Amino acid sequence: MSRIDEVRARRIWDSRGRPTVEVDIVTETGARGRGIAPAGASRGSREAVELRDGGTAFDGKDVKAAIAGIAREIAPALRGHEVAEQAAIDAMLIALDGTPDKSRLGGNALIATSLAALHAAANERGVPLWRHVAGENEVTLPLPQIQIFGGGAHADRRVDVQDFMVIAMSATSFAQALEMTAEVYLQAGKLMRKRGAAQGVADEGGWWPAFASNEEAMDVLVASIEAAGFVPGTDVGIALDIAASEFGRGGWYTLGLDDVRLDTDAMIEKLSRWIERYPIVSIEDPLAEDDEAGMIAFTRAVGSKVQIVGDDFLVTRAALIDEAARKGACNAALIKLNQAGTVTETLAALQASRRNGYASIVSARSGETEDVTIVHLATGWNAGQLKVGSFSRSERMAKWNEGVRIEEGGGPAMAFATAAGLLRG
Ligand code: 2PG
Ligand code: MG
Repeated sequence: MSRIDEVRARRIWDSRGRPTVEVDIVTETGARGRGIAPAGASRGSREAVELRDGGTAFDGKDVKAAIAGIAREIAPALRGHEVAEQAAIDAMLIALDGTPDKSRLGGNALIATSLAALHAAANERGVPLWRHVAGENEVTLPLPQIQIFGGGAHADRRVDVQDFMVIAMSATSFAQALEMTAEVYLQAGKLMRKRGAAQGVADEGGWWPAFASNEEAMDVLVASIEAAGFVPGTDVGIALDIAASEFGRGGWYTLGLDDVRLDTDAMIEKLSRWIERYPIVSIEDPLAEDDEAGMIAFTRAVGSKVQIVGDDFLVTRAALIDEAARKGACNAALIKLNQAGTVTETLAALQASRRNGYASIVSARSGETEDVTIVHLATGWNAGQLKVGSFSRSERMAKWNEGVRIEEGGGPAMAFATAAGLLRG
């Protein structure tokens, strides 16, 4: 047990070259913890609000106000507080902010501080973060969802679908899941070059999607899985993040590539056809955040066959997950720390997901840093799955590599989630 002595915030830069908030906490015994706020591009409207300065500098995205709020209000309030009492620290942060959406001090300020405290508490005990949050529980390494092509808001809307990902279904270890994905990513790059379609990578490191249709992206993805020597759907499955809130509102969906406007029923039909035609095992935000009826209908139609993940739709909020489960929408929840705004609320969302029989996928954001915290949390919290973008760019690879180290350090007692937990709902 040790008290917080110092809270220091600074501006650093994320993987898109944009400002973000970093917080260091030091305890009276000298233990240190660092938290960094990630940033989304395709955001749910009910997420915790990031405090950005506006104006002209850095396209209005500076975080001076968020950092000033930490120095002015958060640091004095936390000084002297017991560092191990994460729930009390987070309750204090929420009360200090005082708004329902964390817009006064900023969700970015709050999550960076909350994470810094968590790391300081783990360091105080001298244990890795995954062990700190697991307590005495046994832990499992999560099954990765790894992007091969990036689209949507992460690639200037070059294709409508945001993430074309793979899941190594037959992998029996985290390390093997990465090996299999590395082969698929490599083959996808070769295929893109052969087609004259190699144009670099998108925001999360997936190949830039130079395709004429969403279907073409999936055709090339299946070809890449085969070229890597795997059986699509058996060894390697496809996971999509449609991120439909980006192009759907009020029950209408405008697919730019196909040049069509679909109503909810037609959208569901289109996605159902994709599920029949391609080895899709998971599909995220298939309908927009405002289309609850669509989400329920889609879950009723295909929820027994594929994982249906709520991201913008559930925004890592326990109450929304409980409500969705009551109504029969989705069977899995994406878990993002900065959507919730504190560690305690993120954990509450994960627990809500679990008690409703949902699968849980801890996820990074499209704007990331070298921070690897989510890999520890996905492991220590036994989330079952982890999504951190593609298999290139160091803000992504730092996280996959951390998983390799955790798996090795955990020894033979550390299990791998495998694809068995993919469809718990
Ligand atoms: C998502 C994430 C990660 P963003 O939609 O799941 O792919 O994107 O951080 O831009 O919301
Ligand atoms: Mg998403």
